[in-house]
This record gives sequence, structure tokens and C-alpha cells, in this order.
Amino acid sequence: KEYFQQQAPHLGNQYLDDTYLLETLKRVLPNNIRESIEPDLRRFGDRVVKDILELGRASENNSPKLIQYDAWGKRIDKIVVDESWNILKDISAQEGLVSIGYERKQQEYSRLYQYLKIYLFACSSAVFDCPLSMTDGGARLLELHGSKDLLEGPYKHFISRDPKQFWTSGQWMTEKSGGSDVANSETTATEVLGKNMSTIEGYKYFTSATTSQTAIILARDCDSNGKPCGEGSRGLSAFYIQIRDPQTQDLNKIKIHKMKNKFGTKAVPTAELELLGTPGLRLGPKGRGVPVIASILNITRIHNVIHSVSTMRRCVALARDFSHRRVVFGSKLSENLLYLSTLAEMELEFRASLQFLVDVTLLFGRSEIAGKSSSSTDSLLRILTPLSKLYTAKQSIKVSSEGIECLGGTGYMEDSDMPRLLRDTQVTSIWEGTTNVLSMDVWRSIKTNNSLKPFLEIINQRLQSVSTLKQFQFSSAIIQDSVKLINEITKQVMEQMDM
Ligand code: MFK
Ligand code: FAD
Repeated sequence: KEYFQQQAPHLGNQYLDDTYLLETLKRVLPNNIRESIEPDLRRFGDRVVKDILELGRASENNSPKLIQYDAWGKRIDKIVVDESWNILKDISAQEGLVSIGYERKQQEYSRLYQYLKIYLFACSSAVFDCPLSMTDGGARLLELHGSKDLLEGPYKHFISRDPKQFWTSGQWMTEKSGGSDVANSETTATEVLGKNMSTIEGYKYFTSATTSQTAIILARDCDSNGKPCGEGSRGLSAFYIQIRDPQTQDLNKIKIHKMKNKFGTKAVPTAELELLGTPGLRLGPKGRGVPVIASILNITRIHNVIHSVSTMRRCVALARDFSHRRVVFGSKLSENLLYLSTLAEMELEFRASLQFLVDVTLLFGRSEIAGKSSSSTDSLLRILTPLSKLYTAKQSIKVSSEGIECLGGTGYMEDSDMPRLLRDTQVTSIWEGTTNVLSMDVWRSIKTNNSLKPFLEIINQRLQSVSTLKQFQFSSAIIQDSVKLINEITKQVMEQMDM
């Protein structure tokens, strides 16, 4: 007997099917730039649902393993990853997922081009965007604070398109004593007299992308007698370390104690490890580790937005396609108003978040190009980075949870792909600063970067332009009221803050 067979949802070209993205790009990109990058995005939009998706699934199904000892009892601390993970790294280099942002061929739009490719890649790649984000942040930090040697060496590796030359990099801040409040860090960096380097000792409690070649880390400066040079976060500096010897690939005075047993991001190697005198090169001034490493944080936070928005888009794509294939109570779900209202809510959250991502990326791109940047660009970028990260992370958790329900019971099954999307995005509200910590960062940006004024100006502008749209005429009175209210709040906050 032949039983009913439900058709599975199908993923089409992730660029061409993304109608809201296509509309948005028409709005924000000059024609010549859009036309020059479109063929690549179209090709990549297809690739991410073909070999890249298969490689991502293979990585997910074979999580990294730590082999601590060889057969003879020698400590080796080898992390074994699935071969597909290494291939994803090679593809990342060839596709220019870091380099596009540094070649800057599209000038102020280079970041948008780079981040659109990562947006397409993220949900197919088993979160390979995690090592890419930290490599991107590392490259920018070296561009800003690196010596000539670092710019000739690791920087070139980070931005290489040649898989044999391409290196990834980690960002190690979190210790057992605190991830949000790094002032409690116990890791020390002792200056080696007569040499422009320090030896680093300490225990790092979360280190993702541990198979990378390098890392940027925080450590407390000590003099040659081991006495700490400063207290709290003001005593911390940022250091560049080489995790492995480039020739032998042996760990560089590092012991890996444990692989983390995680709820999601299963393919990403995250470990607890100990530095036992690893040589480190200070980046930026002594005691300025937090503001120096913030140039990585502010980039990885944007990558977090990319991952969250990419997750929402993937869930909407799967649920929408399914709605055309599933029949309930005599008609397709795509004709069912109640189901459509659920999809519409998901789509709305996705669109708002995509707008956030495009806004913050355009500002970031502009901020890097001399002559295009301005103090209001920088202030706006400073406030929108934590705000977009905290908002989109929470929304992606909500949307991916809804995505599971949209596919019914099968959505709850591992091989439907939906549980992985939820698990992987659950961490976006924790790593790179939790929601509460980022709320405080929004406040910090208001106090120290004068970001409230340009932020409210842009909200006002947006509300004004919405109120002139024909289809929103009915609500223009409400919009005018909102503008008045925002102006009133701004005035009060400015007065209270003496600004
Ligand atoms: C898939 C895509 C995503 C991939 C993710 C990759 C894997 C995950 C990797 C990680 O999770 S890495 C660890 C991430 N850890 C964090 O995000 C730490 C969260 N905690 C904070 O952000 C705290 O707010 C902070 C550590 C910054 C608090 O440090 P302090 O030193 O107690 O704060 P303080 O005194 O307010 O700031 C010190 C200086 O840094 C100030 O400058 P000044 O000394 O000149 O006044 C601040 O203005 C500056 N600063 C702080 N945050 C900044 C910043 N500057 C620019 N941007 C920021 N975001
Ligand atoms: P805590 O800082 O102890 O926070 C606990 C709770 O307190 C949170 O809910 C937080 O929001 C809240 N809280 C803290 N301060 C305040 C406050 N002032 N007001 C109100 N509430 C507050 N770190 C790295 O350095 N490198 C990595 O590669 C890395 N990879 C990671 C990978 C994964 C999968 C995970 C889960 C974490 C990773 N982390 C990494 C660590 C991550 O950045 C930290 O877990 C995060 O910053 C939170 O720090 P914590 O775990 O110490 O929690």
C-alpha cells in the first residue's frame, strides 16, 4: 500500500529568493556598485544551499574531539575536527569572506558586500562565521594598532584569499572569574626584560575557534618581578599570541583542559585552556586593553547581528516554502489566514532586523573610509552596534522557536534543520556581551560618545519619511505624536545628563 508522502520544504537561491533584501539593496546601493557585486551574490546564494550546506551538516554531525594523550601517555592536546570544517575554512578564504572588507574595492560599500556574503553563508556553515568574525575583528585591530611586523605577517594571513595562506584568529577574554566583568581577570603578562614581549600565564574559560593559528587576548600586566602594574580593568592590556607553531602546528605553551559540551554551535571548537608562559606582543598602550580589544568587540557584535538576521531569514524561507506544500483541513497552509499571520509576524521581525543590519553595516563601512566618516557617523555606529546586537539576538531566538512550530512535529526533529537554527542562535544573546551588558553599553555610548542626539535625529527622520508615504497616511497623526514624544524624552534626558 502506498501511504501519503509529505514533500519536504525546499531552499532556493538564498539571494534571489530574499525579495526584501533585493528591494533594500536597490534603495541603499548606487547602481554601479549593486551591478558589480550582484553576479557574485547570485552565484553564492545558490552555493550556500548546495556544497556549503552539506559541509555544514557534516561538521555539525561530527563535533570536534580533544585527544589529550597519545598511545604512550605523552600529552598532545590535539583537537580533531571533521574534514568539512577545514574545507569551510578554505572556502571562506576563496570567497573573500574576510578579505573583501579589507581590499575595499567597493569603497564605503565593501563592508556591506562582505557582510551580505556572510549573511548568506552563516546558517549553512555550522557557524563557521564565528571564527570569521573574530578574524575580521583581529584584522581591524592589527590595522589600527599593529606593528609593521604584525601587518606584514598575521594581518596578511587574516585577509588572504589563498586557502594555504589564510589564518583564522580567536578572541580570548572570558575567565572563570567573569565574562562580563573582565576587571577580575587573573591571567598575567610578565614583561621579558630587554625583549619587546611578555610571557602570559592564566586560565581562559571559553575559547572558541581553538583550532585557529592566533588569538588576541586580555591579560594583566606585571613587572619583571611578577608584580601587577594596575588594578581592575585599567590593569589589563591586549596581546597578540600565536596559538601554534606555524611549522610544527604544536601548541605554543598552551594546555587544553576540556572541550565545552555545548547546547548549540556544536561544530565550533570551544575549549577551556591554560596559558603556561605563551609569548605575547602587546597591542596598543599598557592598561588600555579594554578599549583596544573593543575594536574587535564592535565588529564581532555586528557579526552577531548578521548571524541573528540570517537565522530569521532561513526560518522564514523554510516555513514559507512549507506553507505551499502542506495541506491542512482541505487547503494549503499558504491560503490559511491564521498561518499567514504567523508567517507575517516572523517576516516583519526579519525585515526590521535586516534594516538594522544594513544600517549598522553602512555606517561601519563609511566610518573606515577617510573623507566619508564624520563624528555623527561614529556616534551613530557606536550606539547602533550594541542596540542592534541585543535586539536581533532576542528576536532571532523568538523567530526560530516559531519556525520549529511552523513545521509542526517534524520541525522538532533534528534532521528538519530547525532545531539546529534555534540552538545556534540561542547563544547570540550571550556571547559578545549579554543583553543586560549591552544595554549598559548603549548607556556608555550615550554618556561618552554623545550618541543620543544623532540616534534620535535618525528616528525622527525615519518617522517623518514614513508619515509621507501614501499607504501610511491613516497613521500620520500617530507618527507626529511619536515625533513629539521622542523630542520631549530627548530634551528631558539631555537636561538630566547635563548635556
Ligand atoms: C557568529 C557571530 C558572532 C561570533 C561570536 C564569536 C564567539 C564569541 C566570543 C566571545 O564571546 S568573546 C568575549 C566577549 N566578551 C564581551 O563581550 C565582554 C562583555 N563585557 C563588556 O562589554 C563590558 O562592558 C566591558 C568588558 C567592556 C567592561 O569593561 P570595563 O573596563 O569595566 O568598562 P569601562 O571602564 O566602562 O570601559 C573601559 C574603556 O573601554 C572606556 O574607555 P575610556 O577608558 O577611554 O573611558 C570605555 O569607553 C571603553 N569601551 C568599553 N566598551 C566599549 C568601549 N569603547 C568602544 N566600544 C565599546 N564597546
Ligand atoms: P556573567 O558575566 O557572570 O553573567 C551572568 C548573568 O549576569 C548574565 O545574565 C548577565 O547578563 C548578568 N549580568 C552581568 N553583569 C550585569 C550587570 N552589570 N547588570 C545586570 N546584569 C548583569 N568568551 C571569550 O572570551 N572567547 C570566546 O571565544 C568565547 N566563546 C564562547 C562560546 C560560547 C558557546 C559561549 C556560551 C560563550 C563564549 N564566551 C567566549 C564567553 C562569553 O563571552 C561569556 O559567557 C559572556 O560574556 C558572559 O559572561 P559570563 O559567562 O561570565 O556570565
